[in-house]
Amino acid sequence: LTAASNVTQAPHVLVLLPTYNERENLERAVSAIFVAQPSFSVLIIDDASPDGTGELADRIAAEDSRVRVLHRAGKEGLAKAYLAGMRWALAAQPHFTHVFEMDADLSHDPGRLGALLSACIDDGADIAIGSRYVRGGGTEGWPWRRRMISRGGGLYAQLILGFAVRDWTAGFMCFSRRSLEMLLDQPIWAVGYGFQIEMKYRAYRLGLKLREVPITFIDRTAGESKMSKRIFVEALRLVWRLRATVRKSLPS
Ligand SMILES: Nc1nc2c(ncn2[C@@H]2O[C@H](COP(=O)(O)OP(=O)(O)OP(=O)(O)O)[C@@H](O)[C@H]2O)c(=O)[nH]1
Ligand SMILES: [Mg+2]
Repeated sequence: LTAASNVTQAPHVLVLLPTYNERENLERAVSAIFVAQPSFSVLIIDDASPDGTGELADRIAAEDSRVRVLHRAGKEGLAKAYLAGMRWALAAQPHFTHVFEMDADLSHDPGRLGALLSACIDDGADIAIGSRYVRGGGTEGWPWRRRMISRGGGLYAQLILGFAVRDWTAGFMCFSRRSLEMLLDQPIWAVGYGFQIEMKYRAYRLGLKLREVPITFIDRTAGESKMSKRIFVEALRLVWRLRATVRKSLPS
């Protein structure tokens, strides 16, 4: 080993923020990210929100060079939006070493960005997962009915996909560039929410190192949830397809 090979590359971090009708939340979400992590960059991925979130995103980007916007023609689901952002980062932005997934509705605390990044950089994880269901994690502001649905869905996923991950549906994550390259090298089936489960299961089967970091998920106080029955049913079916089809492979 030469001395040079021990020098670690300084992290360059991109946060992907998908938005659909988040006009009331977006500005606060972006500034809170920069309060916590001034050196990060943000890519807002807007699906032509009817409430004008896209125009707001352009205004934010015009005032801050750390912010970029990807406008998409219409609402095609969370998976397509994230995949577009990830492909943009991989194809056109070679300097980014880590890419985050994060909600734009203030449910994910930017104060945890550092802990997630550290799990990748200092603890050698390929993917860090902001988890509600490990010690120290939880949810805040959810009515019991919402908690039951989340916990029930989580247990369902665990029974079918196993206990390698506690919070299969988590949407606050940090990916190393290498892990994203490996994941996007294969087809991704999910359209909606199931995307979160699919990315984790494929990563696990690829032999990537996943690490859960506790977070407290805070219920949105403004705007509306995009969770639909169709997306929920898609996720319920998807886990079976993943289990039956995605085989274990050795990391390259
Ligand atoms: N671009 C894009 N963003 C989306 C789409 N669906 C959801 N989002 C965004 O993805 C993030 C998560 O969606 P939410 O509706 O908050 O889903 P959730 O957090 O599971 O549900 P709540 O707890 O009710 O907020 C938010 O920032 C949404 O605006 C979509 O089809 N396209
Ligand atoms: Mg939300």
